[in-house]
Amino acid sequence: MLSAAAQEARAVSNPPAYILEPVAKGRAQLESFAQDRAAFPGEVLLDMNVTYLDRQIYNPATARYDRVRLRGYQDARQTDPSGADTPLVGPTIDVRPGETVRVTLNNKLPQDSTCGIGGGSANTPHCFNGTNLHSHGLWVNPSGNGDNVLVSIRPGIDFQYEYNIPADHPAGTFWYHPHLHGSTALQVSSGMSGALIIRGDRMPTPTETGDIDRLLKQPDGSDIAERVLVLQQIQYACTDSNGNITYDCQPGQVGGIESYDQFGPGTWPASGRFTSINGQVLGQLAPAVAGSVERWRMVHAGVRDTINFEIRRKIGTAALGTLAAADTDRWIDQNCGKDVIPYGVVAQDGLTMAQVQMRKQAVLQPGYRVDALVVLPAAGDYCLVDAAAPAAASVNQQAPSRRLLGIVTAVDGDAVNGEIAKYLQDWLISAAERTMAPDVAGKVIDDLKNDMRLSSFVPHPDIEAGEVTGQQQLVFNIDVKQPGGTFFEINGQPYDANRIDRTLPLNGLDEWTLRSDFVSHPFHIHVNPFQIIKIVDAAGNDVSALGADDDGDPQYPGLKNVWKDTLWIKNPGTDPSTRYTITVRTRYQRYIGEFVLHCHILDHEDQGMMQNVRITLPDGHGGTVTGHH
Ligand SMILES: [Cu+2]
Repeated sequence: MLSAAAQEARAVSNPPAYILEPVAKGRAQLESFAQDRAAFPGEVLLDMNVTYLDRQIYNPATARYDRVRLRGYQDARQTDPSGADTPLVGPTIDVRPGETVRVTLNNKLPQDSTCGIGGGSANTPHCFNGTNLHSHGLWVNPSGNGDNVLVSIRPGIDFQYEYNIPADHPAGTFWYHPHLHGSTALQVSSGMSGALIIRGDRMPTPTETGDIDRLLKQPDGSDIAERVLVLQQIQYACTDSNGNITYDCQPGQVGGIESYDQFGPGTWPASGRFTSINGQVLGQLAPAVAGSVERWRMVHAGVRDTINFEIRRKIGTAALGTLAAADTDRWIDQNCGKDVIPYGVVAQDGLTMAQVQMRKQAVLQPGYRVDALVVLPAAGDYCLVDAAAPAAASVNQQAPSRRLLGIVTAVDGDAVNGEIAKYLQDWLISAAERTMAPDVAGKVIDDLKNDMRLSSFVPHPDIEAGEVTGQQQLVFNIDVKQPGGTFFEINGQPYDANRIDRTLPLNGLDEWTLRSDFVSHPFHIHVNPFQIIKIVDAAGNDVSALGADDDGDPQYPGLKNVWKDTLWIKNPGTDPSTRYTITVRTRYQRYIGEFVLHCHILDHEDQGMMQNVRITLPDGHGGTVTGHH
């Protein structure tokens, strides 16, 4: 919550032209979107229509709002069928371990002949009006009406997903989005995604780890201020007089996303679109209080651009006015200055890390989450910037120019003099003194004094080499050499819905070796996260240690031993000679059933860069019905 002073400041300052939803609004929105929580103790219910909605997106190049007609989520009790007031982002789902999330999807999209059996080749994008739902990063049942992405909810059909969040599920930042093979990229890039926050209050003990939420408290015991930033890349387009796609929508035209021509290499920079935050392009976030520690929960819910997230002190007084994408780099130079504000990353992909890592840039690839402790050191305006990344580090394989993401203002509070890292460390130590039980306080404080270690809050124990029971190999490839087209492959084969690519034993513990033979791809696997063991470049150097140098690319150093569910598999070139070799380990715990792994450049997934995985009882026979799918 904002302090009274900040709320006051917000009330009296000139309202900006467009305001991002602060998290408090997101929660209010959840309550209005959901059923009465008290009527069903322990359950969170959302009743959502999937339908076309007519809305507006700010276009910085023209300083006008463009009209868009896109598929989206709408409260089923919404009485305004146009959806003009429905945000371009799904509601935040806020839930505690041990609770159940029920999401009813009512597919109100038009009938679609390409959804049926035989209605389109499996790896050619199709069934744009079919849908389903994935709870990305949740450790829940993948079968039945759990986190099952192998069901297709066709137009006119309603289906209720039920996510039973286990009582021992880590607290953290997760998200949800559609995942129907053939239309995933199209729907996600239409803005169909939202945050799913698990809030925990488990106190660590001398032998068990706890939730970091328990530590991140203000002196009065309330939670620290937080923001949910759902970063989306809504790449809407119009058509020109020849019927070709254009990103230059004229007044009166309505933008849409109706074709996979809009995806592919270079399309995002060519579009001139900006990454949005919570459905708003170049918005102004709710104010922060200078010197206060905030938790920023960032979700990369986009499809087609890497985000190097940076906070810079704003120096100019220039209003945004019109700002074409091509001019942003110069605008940032003139108005955002060189003063980059470091922040403390505490979790990746929702999972608390063993140590706070101070960053000036966190790299978010599609599907990633980053939880950061942010302190804005003095009153004033700050630019949120998607900084330039090396070509090999980004989805587009070209060095993207910088983009502005939004502005946040810090109002008067306690200015920070000196290092933000030291300020944050002192704050965390005093928080531990206030919040931790006597039998763990000493350990937690000693850890924090030792390079801000968080060993009492890491949800999963390390996997040692001696525990490994099996090996898995995975190679991404885009085969451009075959006659008849381009093939998106894993281990030499495009996706086949009727093939189980890997049968894995429950309670097994595999070491996976991940590579890409043709450009880079973010690997994502459902249900069980993995621990990163090493990331070896083409020259044989492990670049995953904190402080390592990967040719200036900041995304890998510091990932050693970190737990994630999505990871960039880098190949700076188009043949195996430049590929990195990445080793991760994972446990298959609690859940049996069938689910998928895939590339999280979702148009690659839709075109075949996906595999079916089955976890069975350890004898390899029980648990799941084999045969027909
Ligand atoms: Cu890919």
